[in-house]
This record gives sequence, C-alpha cells and structure tokens, in this order.
Amino acid sequence: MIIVHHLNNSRSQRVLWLLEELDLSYEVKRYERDRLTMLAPPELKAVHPLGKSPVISDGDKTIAETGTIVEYLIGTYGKGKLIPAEGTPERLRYNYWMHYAEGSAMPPLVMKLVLSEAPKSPAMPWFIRPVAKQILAGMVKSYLDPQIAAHVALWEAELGKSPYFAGTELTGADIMMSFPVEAAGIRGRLGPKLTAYIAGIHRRAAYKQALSRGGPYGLLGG
Ligand SMILES: N[C@@H](CCC(=O)N[C@@H](CS)C(=O)NCC(=O)O)C(=O)O
Repeated sequence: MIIVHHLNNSRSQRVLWLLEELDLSYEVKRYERDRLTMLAPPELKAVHPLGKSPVISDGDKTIAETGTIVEYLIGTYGKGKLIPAEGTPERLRYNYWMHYAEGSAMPPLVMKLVLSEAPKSPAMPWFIRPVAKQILAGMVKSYLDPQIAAHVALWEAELGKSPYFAGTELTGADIMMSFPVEAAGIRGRLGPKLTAYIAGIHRRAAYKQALSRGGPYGLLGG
C-alpha cells in the first residue's frame, strides 16, 4: 500500500492528484503545519530527515522530493500513461518542465512568500518592523517581482504552443507545474492561457477527488 505523508496546503496535493489520475489506491497520513511558523510538525522528521512534504512510502521504500515521487509513480505504475514516448520532442519538454518546476519556478515564489511574511513574524522586534518591512518590500519589488513575471510570461508562451506543458496530453510535467502556477496565481494575475489551463485542471475529476482526500487546500485562487 502506498502511504502519502501529506502536509496541509502543500506540494503534496500534487501527489494525491497524480495517484488519482493513475487510479491507484493509497492511504493519506495527514500532518498539520504549525499555525505560527507554517513549518511541518516534527513527526515528519521520523519519516525523512528533512521533515518536508511530500514523502511517500511504498513497501520498504521511502521516497521524498515531489519530482522523484512523480517519476517513480509514473515509471512504476503508469503503464505508459502521463509520459510522452521516449525520443520524442514532447519527452524533452516533459523532462524540462518536470525539473524546472521545483528547480527554477518555485525558488523565487517561496522567497517572495518568506520576505512578505517576515515582518509579521513575532520573532521580529517591533521597533525594527516598519524599517524591515520597507527594505523587504523593496527587495520583492526590485528583484523578485520581475523574476516571477519573467517565469509567468514563459509559462503563458509555452501554453500558446500546446494545451499542456509537454504537448496535447496531460503529463507528469503538468502535475509538477500545477503548484507553481497555483502559487503564482494567488499572488498575482495570470494571463488568459494560464487562467484557462489551471481552471481546466481544477475541473478534472481526479483533481477534485484528490482535494477531497487531502482536505482544505488554500491555493485554488478566486
Ligand atoms: N522541493 C521539495 C520541497 C519540499 C517542501 O519544501 N515542502 C514544504 C511544503 S510545500 C514543506 O514541507 N514545508 C514545511 C517545512 O519546511 O517545515 C519538493 O518538491 O518535495
């Protein structure tokens, strides 16, 4: 039995969605973020030393890192589903977006979230809070916002070439990219192609079923 170590409002929602697309049975073990720090609870460190989600267990295997999990599940149980054929141009696009999602798209989005939330932290002394807020907002505006805008423009252009990131069919690359697209969407406006793309994903039966298994998820946008 596959067990998903699932943290609320997190990247592990993608793993539940993939499992539903592949029609696999699995168990969800839920973990709740600390309300103040938003960090995962220490119990997750017993599953994997970094204590981050997602992690899955499958028999005697423990697998962390979303991209590895997606590749493992598609490779082991996919029977050719959700992955373009080897040697095709679509397969190269698949590999690119599979790695790009966590390697390039997520870092500026996470950095923006951290810098925007830092002034609200109780760890920040009240007397430097107004100054810190101004400095951090300046960093977001001058560095991160233009970086994020360039990434979002790249996604919009890619979806001008084909309905999905790796061609005409949904693949694991879309499952990986759904999280940065959702994260960018709640903090800014997406272009028409991305808006239609993510709405289409949210309408899928497997996506809805994954939401009902994972519990409340705050990245759906308005
Ligand atoms: N690149 C990793 C990132 C893992 C990660 O940072 N997960 C977040 C959830 S979105 C987490 O566990 N945060 C809680 C914490 O750091 O304590 C992956 O895709 O699996």
